[in-house]
Amino acid sequence: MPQTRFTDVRRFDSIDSTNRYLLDEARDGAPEGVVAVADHQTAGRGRLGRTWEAPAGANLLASVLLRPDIDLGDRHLATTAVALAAVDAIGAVGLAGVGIKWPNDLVDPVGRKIAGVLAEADLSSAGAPGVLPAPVVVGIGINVNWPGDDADLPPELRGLAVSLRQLSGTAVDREALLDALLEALGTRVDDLDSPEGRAHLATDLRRACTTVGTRVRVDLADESFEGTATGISPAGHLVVETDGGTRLVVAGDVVHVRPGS
Ligand code: BT5
Repeated sequence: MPQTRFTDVRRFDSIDSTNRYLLDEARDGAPEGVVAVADHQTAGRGRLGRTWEAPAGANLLASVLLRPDIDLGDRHLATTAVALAAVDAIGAVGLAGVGIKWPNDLVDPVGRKIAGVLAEADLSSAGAPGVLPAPVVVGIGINVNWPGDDADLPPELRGLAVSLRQLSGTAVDREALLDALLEALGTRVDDLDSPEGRAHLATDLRRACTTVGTRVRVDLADESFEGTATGISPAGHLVVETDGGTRLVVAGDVVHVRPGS
């Protein structure tokens, strides 16, 4: 295994959710850097109560425990760090052209979803003297060898999801991908710690982001609007030009970002 600070890798044949596991470990005081990897999840989580689908033994399902000592307003960049590390790792196993659909999806050049990232925070101990910085658990599901083709997918995901195997035409080694991910995470997570590093994450997100330059419909919890995504702000927020002016969209507020009309 390459040098990485993510050396405490806990493996599960089957678990409900690697994110749930690490959030519980974090509450018991586990340090930054613990990784959970599962062959199968019985209750894989997406954002906002959605579910993550993956049959046993085919894909990469992993979570990392981070404790970034940064302002609440910068913690969404933990999602960016993991998404960029995954783009790096997929590149390292030979697949270029993967983009990031802001804020949390890895997509192929025609917009099909290769991977999703889910950050879950536990702020209950934030700010208490003498305790570790509050945890954020960032999970990623990467479609590695499933689906083999569209017929493998449940009907609602056909045409929307794609695997590295479909894109490369050959099976991809999950262990090599995990090693590459942990190595890339070392650098990307270091970037969370400094203003320069965070600016670097936002710059790389802007480069990788397929949402910039497109018409979008942004669904927030209490309103929706349309506009053109024109950039990523230095803080990592999506900049959207609307008829009513410029809007800065914060990842944590978003229900959906969809193609606009
Ligand atoms: C995500 O949510 O994309 C975050 C997914 C995070 C999964 C990882 S696996 C390891 C860790 N442990 C967990 O319990 N979770 C994390 P969201 O943006 O809400 O997208 C979820 C939606 O993606 C679903 O409602 C489906 O429409 C779609 N979806 C589900 N499984 C998929 C798959 N394998 N490939 C592509 N799309 C999928």
